[in-house]
Amino acid sequence: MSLILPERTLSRRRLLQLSGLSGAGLLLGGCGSNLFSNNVGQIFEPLNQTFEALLLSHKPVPEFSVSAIEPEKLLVNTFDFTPQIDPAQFRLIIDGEVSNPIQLTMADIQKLPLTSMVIRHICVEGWAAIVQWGGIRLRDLVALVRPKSSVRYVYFKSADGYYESWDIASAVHPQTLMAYQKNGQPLSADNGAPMRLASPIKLGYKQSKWVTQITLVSNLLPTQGYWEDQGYEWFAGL
Ligand SMILES: Nc1nc2c(c(=O)[nH]1)N[C@H]1C(S)=C(S)[C@@H](COP(=O)(O)O)O[C@H]1N2
Ligand SMILES: [Mo]
Repeated sequence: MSLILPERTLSRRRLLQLSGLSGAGLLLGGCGSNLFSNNVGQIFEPLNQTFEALLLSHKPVPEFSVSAIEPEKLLVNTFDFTPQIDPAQFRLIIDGEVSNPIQLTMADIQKLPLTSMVIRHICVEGWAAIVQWGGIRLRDLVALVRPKSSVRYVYFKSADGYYESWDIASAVHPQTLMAYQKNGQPLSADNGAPMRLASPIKLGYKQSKWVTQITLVSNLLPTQGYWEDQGYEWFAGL
């Protein structure tokens, strides 16, 4: 059976095929039945309705052309130190209130569809830069773990001790990426290698570098973010 899917809509089936992560229970082995072949949505347990509605609710932010990139303007802004992470040892954990918690290697992640965008990064400290980020949409990772309907927030843990929390709607915005490329090159350690958040809808301090763990939760904890816990605004939307 071959399923033709609309180009920009990745079903979980396609994601699972691409990632090689398919749980036996999720894929129809061999796909013997033609009954469902025109109705991809019915093959699998649906994502929760809240999440499905969110996926449809976003307005994309206009992007810049590649010629507008300002390579020298993105300043390295790190509160403490730069973790040196061996990409071969790296595992991204995605867990919390989900049916299918996972750990991904960089190889797993790089098999998933690459999205590239040229956006403006804005730091509250008074500088901005037009940057091209390449990576995987966070919504695709969220879909893989199958969030429960209770999920409203996402926590990001970083290797330097930084931590952040986002509202789920911003996290599954189509231009919120887990980026592993900057301006067409592999991300440098200073900019957050192997993986960082990148999004045109949040201020710079929401965009965690060196992310090692993504946890989906129903409530905010007393700790909300490295800067937020020192008085910065939590939503930090642009
Ligand atoms: N883990 C971690 N992520 C972080 C920070 C940090 O200190 N540690 N700084 C934040 C701030 S304030 C900004 S503006 C951007 C800067 O990203 P850059 O250093 O790649 O320019 O990273 C954000 N993400
Ligand atoms: Mo920042």
